[in-house]
Amino acid sequence: MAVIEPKTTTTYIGEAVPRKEDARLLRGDTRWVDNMTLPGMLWVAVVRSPYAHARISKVDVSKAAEAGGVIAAFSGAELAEEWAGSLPCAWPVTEDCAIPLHRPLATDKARFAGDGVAVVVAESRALAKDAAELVEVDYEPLPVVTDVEEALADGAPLVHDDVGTNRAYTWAMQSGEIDRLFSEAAVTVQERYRQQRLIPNAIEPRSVLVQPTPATEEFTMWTATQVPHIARVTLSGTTGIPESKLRVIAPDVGGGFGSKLNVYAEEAICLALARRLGRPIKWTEERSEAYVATIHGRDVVQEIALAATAEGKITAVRTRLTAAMGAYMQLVSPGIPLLGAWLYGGAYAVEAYDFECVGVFTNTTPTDAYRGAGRPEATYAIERAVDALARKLDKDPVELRRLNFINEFPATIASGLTIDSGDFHAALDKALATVDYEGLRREQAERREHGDTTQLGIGLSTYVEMCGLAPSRILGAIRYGAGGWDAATVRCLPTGTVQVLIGTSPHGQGHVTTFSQIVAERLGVPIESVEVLHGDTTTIPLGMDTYGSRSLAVGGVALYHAAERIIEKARTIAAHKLEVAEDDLDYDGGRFTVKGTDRSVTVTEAALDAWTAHDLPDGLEPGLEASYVYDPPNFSWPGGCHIAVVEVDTETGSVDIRRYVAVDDVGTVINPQIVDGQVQGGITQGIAQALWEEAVYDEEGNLLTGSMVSYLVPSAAEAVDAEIDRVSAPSPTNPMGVKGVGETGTIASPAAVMNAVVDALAPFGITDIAMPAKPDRVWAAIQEAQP
Ligand code: MCN
Repeated sequence: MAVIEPKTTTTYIGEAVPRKEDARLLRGDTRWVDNMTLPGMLWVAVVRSPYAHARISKVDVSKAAEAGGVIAAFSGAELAEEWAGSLPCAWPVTEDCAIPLHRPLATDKARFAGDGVAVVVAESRALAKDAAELVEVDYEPLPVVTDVEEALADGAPLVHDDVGTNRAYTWAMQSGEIDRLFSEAAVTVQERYRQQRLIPNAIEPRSVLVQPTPATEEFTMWTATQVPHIARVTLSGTTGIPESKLRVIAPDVGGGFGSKLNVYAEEAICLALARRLGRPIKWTEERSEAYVATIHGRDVVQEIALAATAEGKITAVRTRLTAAMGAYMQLVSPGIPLLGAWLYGGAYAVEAYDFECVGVFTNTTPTDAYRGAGRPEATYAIERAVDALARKLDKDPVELRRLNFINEFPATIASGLTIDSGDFHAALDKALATVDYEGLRREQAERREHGDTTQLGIGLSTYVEMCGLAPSRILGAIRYGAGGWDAATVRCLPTGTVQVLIGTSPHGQGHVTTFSQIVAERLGVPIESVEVLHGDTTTIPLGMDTYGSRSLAVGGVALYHAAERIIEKARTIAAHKLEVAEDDLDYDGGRFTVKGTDRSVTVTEAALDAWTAHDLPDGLEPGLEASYVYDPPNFSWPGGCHIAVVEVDTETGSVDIRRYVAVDDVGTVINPQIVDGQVQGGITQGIAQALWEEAVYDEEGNLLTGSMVSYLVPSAAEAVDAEIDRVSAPSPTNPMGVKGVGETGTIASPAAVMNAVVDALAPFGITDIAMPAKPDRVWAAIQEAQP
């Protein structure tokens, strides 16, 4: 591997600066929660229900409590008094949204296979696990429902008896003359798709360690989370530990993909046990446990209808979703399908919009955020439906997209939000040229003519998405329980180090590198002298954490503003030192120069002066430190065009991705290498949804795909080497012009791949294959289509 020398220039934004994080990660010199051991530490094992739905008539922990090395064992009922409140759900999407009581351990009923019912605490992990098998639970199995639509049928088993229905909420919005446009439409399409249930697979499983300090009644919790700040606030509510006595630290976190944007039973359990037993308590998830006890994603039935003119101009979109919540509402379960609610019109200028989503309880692992969260689903439905319309009108899907694109920005879309910027044509043009669209269509026609057994398919996804998940005021209007702002502090130490405190909490995205780039460039200091701290609620009290591709577009912009405040104060110090007016100074690359001279002072010199405070302007506070809390005026709106080229073996049904081209607009790019990595990773996950991954339950609610072997997570060998390129329409709503990138690949790719698969199978008259398009499914569709 080539050694990359550190950069010495002060231009960092836009450069492929090697990740500062990597050396430590590659050396194994990291702080995963599971690597931490404290004196006197005990381990917890959770006893989980093997039944998807069962009344708990008796829990006997006595045998487990007597086992060697066991310190304590508790049933859910025996820990009940530890809870000051429910596990949190912070997004009651409607006034009457059902949010049933969710205790960290079930007491009355187990509602999914994997629901915790008791805990054992022992001196080692193995002893805890062995003793957990001695806990005797009497279950009375109850009828089970795992399918969203069956759960809504009359007489379906009720997941929560006290709710009285499995319908958790109905959320709807409408704009424009939807009925008129549908009745007057020259052509309509009506499609039904299923977003299969997915299981997130972060490399690092969840892990929690709590250290109690009985003398001060304080608790420190290290947890593999994306959201230390949110965890602190909400766990204080669940456990009754005052927020001021709870410190949450997310040390190195090995991926999350949304699954660690949550507050889990095991975090509350470790806090409660540490309080009860006065000893450090640890729990680390096993992979098979993760498959049932960490949230799942998607599981939505979609119906989408388009109304269009005879030329193919789409006038109205109507969408109906039935979305599985699983057995309980986790942190943001109800809101996840709604994160796509505004996007079912895609990148197209439609006049009227009608959207409804019904959230449904089932006897399954709760669903919540999984990379893209609501937006891959929306993109999938509209992009597949646009292809269906193209087929019906016998038009090329490219031509139809061009006809319907939003062309002018800012654009207020039919669902009511404003897309601040974009250039959908530029992205499409670039992607088509890269892939040689015309050439591919010629090859496709030849293969079809010759009746080749391997057919070629070309699939487009011209997407737009909303990320950043702010402004706070809009989040409030849609009943989200937190703000959308984020915070940053820049502290110039006298020795030249610039300490940066960020409220976001990276878990693979490279914030230490990209945020160092922003500060190093603005303050003109070497990137090596920037130290980025994150993920500790005591050193960084203000933060909203990492999800929804918000970190750069919100936290990074807060950091930019904090750096500007540093520059302003340093300017005052420099002007004083140089005995000129502030207006007489030019600022460039960290240096203030008196106009027309070579007399100058750097930010670093000003920092030392600010610290000694020997000669500051009258009234100026010593020290060079600034903070900024940024609440964006709008969401961030990435978009672009992805094209998948697939070969389908019509004799075996196997799908091979020959090429995958991604042209994205993420505004100004801070680090192209990190952005490429984000796009590539996202595409790999989206392709996995299209072709391989699916969580399957049997009729009794057992998860049949409970391991990586049966669930088919792609490895590096299956990853497709995407051809990644960009166009740029910088966001006008923030001074850096940045947009998020963390989810674009996952949002765009399932539609591109499935449009390509269906395109390849057009000669058979096949218009839909359900995801994942595994060989048996494709093969069966071909057999059915052939006489
Ligand atoms: N970036 C950039 N220029 C841009 C946009 C982003 O250089 N125009 C950089 C950012 O500075 C940051 C990275 O790209 O270093 C991702 O930025 P952003 O889009 O702001 O996303 P977040 O940092 O908020 O990350 C969250 C996003 C989400 S929601 C999921 S899910 C996801 C993802 O990031 N999970 C991931 N990427 C992941 N990557 C890894 N390795 N592991 C996960 O669990």
